Amino acid sequence: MAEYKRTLITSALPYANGPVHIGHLAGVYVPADIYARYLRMKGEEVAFIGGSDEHGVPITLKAKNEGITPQDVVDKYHNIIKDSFARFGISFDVYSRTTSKIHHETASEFFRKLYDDGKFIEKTNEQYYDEEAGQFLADRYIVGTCPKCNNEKAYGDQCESCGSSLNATDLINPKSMLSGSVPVMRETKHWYLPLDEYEPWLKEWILEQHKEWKPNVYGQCKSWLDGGLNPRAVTRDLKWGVPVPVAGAEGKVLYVWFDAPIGYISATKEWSADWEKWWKDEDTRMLHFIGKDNIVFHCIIFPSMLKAEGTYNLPENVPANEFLNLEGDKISTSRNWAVWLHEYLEEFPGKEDVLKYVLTANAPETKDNDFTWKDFQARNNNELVAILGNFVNRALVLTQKYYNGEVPNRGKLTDFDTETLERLSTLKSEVEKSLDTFRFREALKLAMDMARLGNKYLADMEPWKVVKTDEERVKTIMNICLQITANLTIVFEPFLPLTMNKLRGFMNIDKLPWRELGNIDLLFAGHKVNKPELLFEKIDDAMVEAQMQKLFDTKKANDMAEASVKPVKENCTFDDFMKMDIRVGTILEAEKVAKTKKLMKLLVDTGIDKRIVVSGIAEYYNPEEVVGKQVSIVVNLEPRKLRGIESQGMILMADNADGTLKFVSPEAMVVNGSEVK
Ligand code: B3M
Ligand code: ZN
Repeated sequence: MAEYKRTLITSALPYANGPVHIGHLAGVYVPADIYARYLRMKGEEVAFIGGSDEHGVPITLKAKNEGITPQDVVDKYHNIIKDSFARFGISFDVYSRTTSKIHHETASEFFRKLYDDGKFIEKTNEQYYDEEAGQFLADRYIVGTCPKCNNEKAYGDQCESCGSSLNATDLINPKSMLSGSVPVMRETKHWYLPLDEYEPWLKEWILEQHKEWKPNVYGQCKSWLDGGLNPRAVTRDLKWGVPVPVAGAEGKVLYVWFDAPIGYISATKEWSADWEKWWKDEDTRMLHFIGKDNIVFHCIIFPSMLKAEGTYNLPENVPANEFLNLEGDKISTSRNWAVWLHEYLEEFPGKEDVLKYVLTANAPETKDNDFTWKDFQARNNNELVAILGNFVNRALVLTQKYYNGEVPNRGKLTDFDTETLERLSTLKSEVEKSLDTFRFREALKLAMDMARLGNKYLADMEPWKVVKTDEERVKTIMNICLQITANLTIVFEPFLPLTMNKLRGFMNIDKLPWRELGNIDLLFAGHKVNKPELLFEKIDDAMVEAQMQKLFDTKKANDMAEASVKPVKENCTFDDFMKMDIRVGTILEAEKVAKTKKLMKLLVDTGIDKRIVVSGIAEYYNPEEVVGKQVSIVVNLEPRKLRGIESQGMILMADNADGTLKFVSPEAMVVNGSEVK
């Protein structure tokens, strides 16, 4: 589309089952924000849409694990996410959520229209059903043994141990995660969008008409289309979501990937009564900012839904990014391997733009990239502080020193002056070209080149020397430095908005529109600039080391969890410990407790007395093997009744990683009654 009047920018709706991390930011929100700010500076009409994706199985699982409702889960994370975006400075025009009334209505109507127009096919098939819980089981709700690697904790959709993607019916010994019972097969009806019917049209629309899409996006679409598309179920048997608005569909909801992209429409409605012009006018162009795992949904499934509906625009482009890793490992919410935005904002107050800068300078635009704290520090210290901050500071400080803050006149230009100013204007067109083609890291590098240009000019011109011999010449040099500085407030505005606001304060100027970039008469002689402060400060080793230590601790905790070593408990005092009376005793008699699997009744000679202890070792030892063993026993534990037998103490056992128990015994025979301390 060559001509358009306005741009609708959508950014993937983050799942409200965890906070936002740097991977989300680098892949989606920072680039979308840069682009929205850039268009606004150009005076274009923009709607920048965001919101939380609050449906789907993982949210219901999290709720179940934590013993709260799905609504509690999404309320908690929606608020954290929304607040952290606002503090970070992602300039959404609206940030909505998919549990809102307007969304439920919009998604429901959308489904109903396709249903009434006969766009779905109905199919009945067999699916796992949990008779105890009284509900059908999403694949994620079923665990069992992986047929490929024998991992006993594989999920119905995927084995996380060997990485194979599975169907729930592939699992050996399937168990419901809801009740632990063995699920049965039961018939259920669902509605499918026949994607195969849209395939010829998709091939023409994407592969022929959108060859300009980024290679990673185009390539993924091509491989999906070459592989052939199948009908996709757009409903699920689940209690959490938008109810299917069809008689006889009780207990069914829209598939989360059906309702989530409609969330972009609902959010636009929430924001503006005039929402239809953003979705249906042909001179509106729509752009989806997403990460690579969402490409199929935004390039194939959602467009097919929109096409089936018939009155909506299709996306003009989908500038999807690859992934950002963290210190060499894949970012993972469940493994807590991430830098969380809300934590960053607490730990690095005032450094919002530093994170934006680093994530853009190192954006995973064409391939996966790695975030490291060392790189974060280096880019802050060597680029933001040493180039941008340093140039601006010297220009403003010298203006105070020589002219009491007044912008001096510019006199006759030397060749070098002219060259410098010409470079300024070619940089403008280069930056624009990069921004227009969603190459934000290149655009940022070019913006930094503008600061480098200023830095080099100042270093070469050495006004602090010239000032002693040629007062007129120094005026020209300083005028040029200040004009470059004013240009920097424009070129960096999409990337570092909080910092540019600060810089405009130092310069005593208002926000300038994009078209002024390259103008070398932004400041008139006599304009008074303020006393500057530092634009950026150095990040020292201690700050970076603290972050690396935090990650190291996470790694250690993960490794221990994997080896099922429990983390250390809270400290207890020496006195607490000394309250326990542990002795060595000998087991004299042993018998299994009737009608139990685990319990064994023991008669123990503690050296003090002979007493009965009931112990949960029957699965690991036979009574005959334990008689005669010396063991450690807590003798001052309050007696408790187990299956009607009073147990007078506790035998200490080592709980092995494989779940078996072993006695903790003295390494050689000792006298019964010896204290263990
Ligand atoms: N919530 C997936 C994700 O966060 C999903 C995006 C929805 S966009 C409509 O990666
Ligand atoms: Zn496996």
